[in-house]
Amino acid sequence: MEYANILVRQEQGVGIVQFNRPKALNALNREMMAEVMHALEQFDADPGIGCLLVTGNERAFAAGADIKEMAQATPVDMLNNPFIDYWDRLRRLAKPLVAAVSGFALGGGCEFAMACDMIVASESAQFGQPEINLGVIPGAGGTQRLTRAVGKALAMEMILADRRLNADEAVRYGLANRVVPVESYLDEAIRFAVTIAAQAPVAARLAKEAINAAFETSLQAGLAHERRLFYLLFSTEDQKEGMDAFVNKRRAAWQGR
Ligand code: DAK
Repeated sequence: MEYANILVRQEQGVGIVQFNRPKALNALNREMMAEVMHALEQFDADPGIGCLLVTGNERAFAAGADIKEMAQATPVDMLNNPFIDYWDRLRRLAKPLVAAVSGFALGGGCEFAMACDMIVASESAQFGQPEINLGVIPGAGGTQRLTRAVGKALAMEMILADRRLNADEAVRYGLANRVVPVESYLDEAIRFAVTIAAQAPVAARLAKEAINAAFETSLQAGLAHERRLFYLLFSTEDQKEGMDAFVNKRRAAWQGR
């Protein structure tokens, strides 16, 4: 697939996808989402990639879904729009997914970042769900993921009163992992992703699955799920390798099986 709206590269086991519609502040249109999902799924299936990273540019991660594209839509247009499927596919990526966020992460941009597993925020990052100003509400998980991350009181304020979070607040309220300088935010995020990419691949994948299950099941079901995954890992060569490496005081060499 030829990409017109994103830039794609890989670095030390990290598959990097960069939104590239700078003039529209990386507004997420249908074409770009199709490209993003295609690239991410390619990386997800590539055994040489251990971690995925999505970013924008310094000024904007993404200022939301493309308002111009959806302004005249009917409910049926929205329903039939493959756009929705792209967001569902994002959730199904198996490998850890890091968002490197600088500048605006608004509406669908904030929702995209929240659908990732971890967020590295530059000092200029701004997270918000301003859809209320357009006469709608978040439609790609904002009311659910934001509320789970920051709690009901703040989620209400952000969604009803367009209260935005700066990078420090995003970390304080549990939305982002860390704040880094704007000038080096992408390098720092890549370094962070490289660390994750170097972990035992099957364990990293199952860790993500288990943590995400915590949001969707009861504690009892979640604990049972975790235990099954834990036992499953004892069927991998990497578990034998990891424990042998510890016992023999050497560095483990992961095979991903
Ligand atoms: N869509 C389209 N174009 C956008 C845009 C957007 N979301 N945000 C910015 N742009 C464009 C502007 O129109 C402008 O283009 P030109 O006029 O130059 O052609 C260019 O980017 C630069 O923007 P500004 O001139 O406005 O720049 P400023 O620095 O003055 O302001 C701003 C930056 C980010 C504060 C402002 O642009 C702004 O408020 N943007 C809109 C933010 C917003 O409301 N975002 C939420 C959109 S609704 C769903 C999936 C997703 C969604 C819903 C459902 N399903 C799967 C069901 C998501 C919905 C949304 O995100």
